[in-house]
Amino acid sequence: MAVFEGNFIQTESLRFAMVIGRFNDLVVLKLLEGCKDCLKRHGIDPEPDGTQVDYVWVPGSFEIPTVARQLALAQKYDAIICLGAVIKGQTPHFDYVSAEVSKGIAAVGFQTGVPVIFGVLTTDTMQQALERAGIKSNHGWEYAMNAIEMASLMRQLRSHLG
Ligand code: INI
Repeated sequence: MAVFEGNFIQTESLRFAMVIGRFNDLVVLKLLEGCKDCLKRHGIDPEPDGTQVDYVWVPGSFEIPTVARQLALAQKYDAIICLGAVIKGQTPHFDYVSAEVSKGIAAVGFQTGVPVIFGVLTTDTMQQALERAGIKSNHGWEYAMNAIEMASLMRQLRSHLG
C-alpha cells in the first residue's frame, strides 16, 4: 500500500490558471501579488508571457465559476486558483455572491477532477479583507501553496492509478 502527498519541489512542468474577480481590486491585487510571489519562490514562472501560468480577469466573484469551469474542462491545467474579495459592509448582495461563488467553485472541482482553489475572501469589513491580503498576512501565498500541493498530488495519483 502507499501514502500520497503533494510536494513543492518538482514544479517546473506544472501549469496553473488564475481566475481573478476585479471587484474590490485593492484587496484582490494584493492577493494576486502574494500568490505570484509564492509561485515564484517555488520555482514556477508566474509571468503571463511564460509557459506556466495563464490569467483570466472577470468583473466580480460571481463570474468566477463560469470561467473556472471552462478552463478546467480544457484539461490543460494542474490546478486553477480563483481569487476574489466579497465584503459584507458594501452590499446586500454579499450573501448571494458569496454563496454562489463558493458553491460554484466547489462544483467545478467535483465535476471536472481538476483542483480548484477557493481564494475568495469573504469578510465583514474592508479592514478585515486588507488584513488577510497583506496588512497582517497574505492569504494569496497560502492559496498558491494549496494549488502547488494539489497539483503535485493529483499528478502522483494519476500516474499511480493510470
Ligand atoms: N463582487 C465581488 O467580487 N465582491 C463583492 O463584494 C461584490 N459586491 O459587493 O457586490 C461583488 N459584486 C459583483 C458580482 O460579483 C458580479 O460581478 C455582478 O453582480 C454582475 O454579475
